[in-house]
Amino acid sequence: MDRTVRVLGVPMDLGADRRGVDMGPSAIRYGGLADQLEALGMACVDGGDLAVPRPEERDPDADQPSGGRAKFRRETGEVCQDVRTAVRATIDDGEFPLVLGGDHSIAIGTVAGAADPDESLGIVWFDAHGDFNTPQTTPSGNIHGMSLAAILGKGSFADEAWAHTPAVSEENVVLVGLRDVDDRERDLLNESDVTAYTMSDIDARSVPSVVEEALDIATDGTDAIHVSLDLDWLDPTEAPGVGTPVRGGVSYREAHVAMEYVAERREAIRSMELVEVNPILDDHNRTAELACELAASAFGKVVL
Ligand code: NNH
Ligand code: MN
Ligand code: MN
Ligand code: MN
Repeated sequence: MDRTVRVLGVPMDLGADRRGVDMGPSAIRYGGLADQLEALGMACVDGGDLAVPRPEERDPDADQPSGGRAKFRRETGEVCQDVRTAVRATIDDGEFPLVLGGDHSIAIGTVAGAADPDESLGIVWFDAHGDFNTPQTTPSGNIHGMSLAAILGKGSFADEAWAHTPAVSEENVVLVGLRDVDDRERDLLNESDVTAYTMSDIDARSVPSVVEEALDIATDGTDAIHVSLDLDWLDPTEAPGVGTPVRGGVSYREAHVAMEYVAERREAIRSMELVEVNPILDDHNRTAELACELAASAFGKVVL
């Protein structure tokens, strides 16, 4: 990677139930992100943190979509528009945006900023969850469980310009590592043209084979891709510091090998985000440190 990496922190916790994920950007920086990237010979600048309103000062149920619930919808829309502006400015300056969450709702803003309206953008989404609920199907009302559906304009997100990014087509969107999908979310995913690899697919085929195919699909006919890494993709024994851990995730080595395959396509990658790190639930900052290590692998760290 010869582009300078610009780190953008988004201390967002409006999209999830567990408070603490707003401290993710600090924990990841403290975990040594800049040092790890600079050790690779990369230039790294820190763009600081964007402002996020505190949930205690806002009404989660203000301004709700008809027939559905999306808590803090208005505030999430405002923060995501700021994320979009910051990501877009970073790309316009010739730098690589590395966005630190915060909960996964911020991906709506990252993708909106990464997607040039005249081009097409693929997405690889590493996650235990589908993030494919809509305000009409969600069991929780939490937007972090809806962010991919929002980007694709599902349900009432079709009418929300801040959420729906038409430069992303379902055919170029790939989920990797699923093991916890809600009932109505499953129906939406199955009806869509998104490709979804479950942990069973990974068991049967191995991480390298699945991730290579995922990257092929995301890059097929697109101008660039976005890589979204939800740390709950990993098994909770490796990544305990996340709000919604699910047993049966990928191992430490599998996560690294996946990022090594990502690194092989780095010319195609326009943006990346590390989300859902929750230092309150972590074990001595282990999940945040792992996030830094995985970023280094994605940017081309090799042993020999
Ligand atoms: N599917 C659940 C919901 O929509 C949980 C989503 N939680 C996540 N997603 N961490 O990555 O509320
Ligand atoms: Mn997620
Ligand atoms: Mn998740
Ligand atoms: Mn669309």
